[in-house]
Amino acid sequence: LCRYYMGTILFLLLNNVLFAQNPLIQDQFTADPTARVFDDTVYIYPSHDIMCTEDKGKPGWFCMEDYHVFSSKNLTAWKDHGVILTQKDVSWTDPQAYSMWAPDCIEKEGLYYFYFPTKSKESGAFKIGVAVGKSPVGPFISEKNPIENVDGIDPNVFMDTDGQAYLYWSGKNIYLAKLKPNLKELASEPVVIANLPEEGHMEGPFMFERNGNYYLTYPHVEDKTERLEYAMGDNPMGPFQVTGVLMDESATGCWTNHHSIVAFKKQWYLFYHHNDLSPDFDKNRSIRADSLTFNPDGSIQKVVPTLR
Ligand code: FUB
Repeated sequence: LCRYYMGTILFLLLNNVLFAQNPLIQDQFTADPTARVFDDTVYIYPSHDIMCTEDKGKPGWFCMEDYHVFSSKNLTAWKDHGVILTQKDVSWTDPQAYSMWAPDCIEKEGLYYFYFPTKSKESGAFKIGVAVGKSPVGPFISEKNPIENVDGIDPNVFMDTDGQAYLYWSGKNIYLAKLKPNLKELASEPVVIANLPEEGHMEGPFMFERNGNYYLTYPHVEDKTERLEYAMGDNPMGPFQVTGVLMDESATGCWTNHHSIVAFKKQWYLFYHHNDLSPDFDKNRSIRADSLTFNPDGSIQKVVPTLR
């Protein structure tokens, strides 16, 4: 029996399979988790926080040079598939930008489209790029230029049941535009999403659909730390009505939160982040997941973070 367990543990270690509860990944800092389900497997595309130094980025600020992807078939054992894209692979960014912020990934006709923000070498401003791969774990090849007519961060792509894809992102406001069928170009002018809170700042939009309801969810900061909120509508382009709070602001001072919501094996989950592994520095974050429950009228019950 002992030999069997030793063999299993060795197999898992050699295959880079990690076991964890919240926070899900414990051997590196991860943030901004976009979870997607492809072929009965959950893939998480997070940001990868590292530490800035005098010669690497801006000390005290966010520092990200690459992306890893993690997968799991049971939400407990996570496999790290390693680096899927680095700033050096993106010709339109500065290889010293360290600004590979919150990404997303969707699948269409057997190809995987990985969306990421980073700073443009030309203007220094955040733009959104696309990299395409044949598998959810890459390799991903970046397009030569960022998506035209998009300035900002936190890309989120939603594909409706009729095949129309929409890009949501944040900057001064939260914006949306339709995407062309190639998923690399806008098919409509960006519009500012109306009827959202006027006070404070919103970012990190994430759109999903359930029972004909379209949920626009977003972190919103009014004071010091972000609260996850949502607005509902009956169309991916809105109009949306602010409906409620998904998760309260952090009581322990982690400024950002950033999330995604997916259904897996008939249960809905909220993926989000906190600074569990770095309590004194909130730019080194860790991703978490918790179950999410809907009320009969489609509204969402507030998620209370669990640590285990
Ligand atoms: O990870 C960098 C930034 O912090 C993200 O783009 C925001 O959504 C916030 O989580």
